[in-house]
Amino acid sequence: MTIIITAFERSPDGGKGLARDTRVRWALEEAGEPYEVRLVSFRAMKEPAHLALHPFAQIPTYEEGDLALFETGAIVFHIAQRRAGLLPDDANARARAITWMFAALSTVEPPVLELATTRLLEGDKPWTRERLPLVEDRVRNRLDQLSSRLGNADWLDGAFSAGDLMMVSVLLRLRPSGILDEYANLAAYVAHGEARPAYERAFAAQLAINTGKPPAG
Ligand SMILES: N[C@@H](CCC(=O)N[C@@H](CS)C(=O)NCC(=O)O)C(=O)O
Repeated sequence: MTIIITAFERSPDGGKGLARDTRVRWALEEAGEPYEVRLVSFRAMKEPAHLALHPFAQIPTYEEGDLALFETGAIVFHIAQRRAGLLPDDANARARAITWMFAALSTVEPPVLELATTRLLEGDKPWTRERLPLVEDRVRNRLDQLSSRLGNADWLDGAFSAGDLMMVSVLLRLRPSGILDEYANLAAYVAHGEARPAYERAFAAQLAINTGKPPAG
């Protein structure tokens, strides 16, 4: 059954890999699953055909036969459950990896997104100068905690898992702020994720769409 995901026809980040189709592509690459991509414009995302797939008019979506999913957490979890390589076999290790997926999306991503919103969408508001340091502190609080837990380990809990895939994807969104580089171990963790061949393929594929140049190799 062909897997089809949706992605921005033209990503606002110009191909930096921050649009969330990248994490789904990464999971599919880790799982060795071929997939096709349907590109959507901002206008098409609000039309009934796309709303039937995604009630919140966003990307990415995932279609496979008569299954249609939205939300990257659910999509990556679905992929990880069906293929080796993204979740450990041991039941407890598997539950912990899933916990890290939820932690990435529900505990770390909200302050990271708040920072991005404050910087990009509210930068011209009169209160942003006062608000920005508060938002940055909330991000640093989470990164302090994550950095302590990670220590010098390569991955969050033993071998690489979907928990790391999600956490690295979330942390990548911090790079433009410079805050990630305040944490040497987290910056190394993210770089380690980016160096995985599956991530490199996912990144190249989304970049190709945004630059109009086919991936090298
Ligand atoms: N929680 C959702 C967030 C999806 C999301 O925010 N997608 C962005 C692209 S990265 C989007 O479609 N933004 C356009 C919009 O919300 O209008 C997920 O993880 O899938």
